[in-house]
Amino acid sequence: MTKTPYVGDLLRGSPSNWGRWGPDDEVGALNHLTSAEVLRAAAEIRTGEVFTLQRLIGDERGDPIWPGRAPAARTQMRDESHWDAGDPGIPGGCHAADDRIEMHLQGTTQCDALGHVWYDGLLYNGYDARSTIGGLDRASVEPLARRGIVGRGVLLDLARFRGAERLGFGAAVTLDELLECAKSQRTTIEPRDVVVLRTNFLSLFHEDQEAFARGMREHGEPGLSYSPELARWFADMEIPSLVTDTMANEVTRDPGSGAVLLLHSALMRNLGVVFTEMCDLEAVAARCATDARFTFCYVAAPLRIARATGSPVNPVVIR
Ligand code: UVW
Repeated sequence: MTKTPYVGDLLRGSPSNWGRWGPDDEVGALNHLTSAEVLRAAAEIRTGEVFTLQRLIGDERGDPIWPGRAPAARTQMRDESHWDAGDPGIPGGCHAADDRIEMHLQGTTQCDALGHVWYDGLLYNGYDARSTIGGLDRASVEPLARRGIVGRGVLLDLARFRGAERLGFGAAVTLDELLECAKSQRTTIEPRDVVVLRTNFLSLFHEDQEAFARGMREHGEPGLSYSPELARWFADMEIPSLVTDTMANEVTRDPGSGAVLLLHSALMRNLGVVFTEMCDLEAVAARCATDARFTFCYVAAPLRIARATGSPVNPVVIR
């Protein structure tokens, strides 16, 4: 069996934004989302329709989750039964419900911190990987949450482009296909757009969870695949954020090298592109298709969690 090449060797010479926004920068390509970009996004609002992109946490059909992570567990801590035992209750007599949730911060629709993935012992902007021990001292999700994400979003409906219900396990999407998809939609991807990709892949989870687990083990997820041209395109287009409806935003195993999650390194670690994963794009994609308008105002606010590697998020699209 041939050994998978080292990510650092595969990405030697790949574009980088390290230092571009100073030695203390922790928000990376979100720096591209200036006030002018917010106004450009707002100009996409024509009908006032609102779509939320978060998947349901606690779906009775099950929650898809990256292998090795456990689904979120919500526990009811207090409900009406609490007062059955005769607790005198709150002065004034009102009753209340309370609950808690235990979950992987990347266990649902979520935004990755820029320090989520690294190689060569260095995170985004050159921060030492030892700064991740016990929590991310640098490039955690917190600076992303403080800043917020607002930009012109552009949906590229890859499943629709392929004339398929969805992209299947391990299906790789090249830069050329991405651009062809945009062309077929008559959509112009502009510099600094938030790129939103629909695969509808996770519908497979709800059809057959055993087959889904097997498919993930054998082939992994579909999605964009790394090439030097793709990384250069993201750098030149100053793309601030990549948003998809898969669990990790990219084809799991790079078809050329076999390296896993290569785009996390090329885009997130090197360029500071913010990844938002596991979105539910079905409703907004259906709406975009009806009037053939695939651009919108995209807003996302991850949670402020100190030192966290990611955060659940409910992105909002306004058309
Ligand atoms: C992994 O870490 C595998 O993926 P994600 O980016 O979804 O957290």
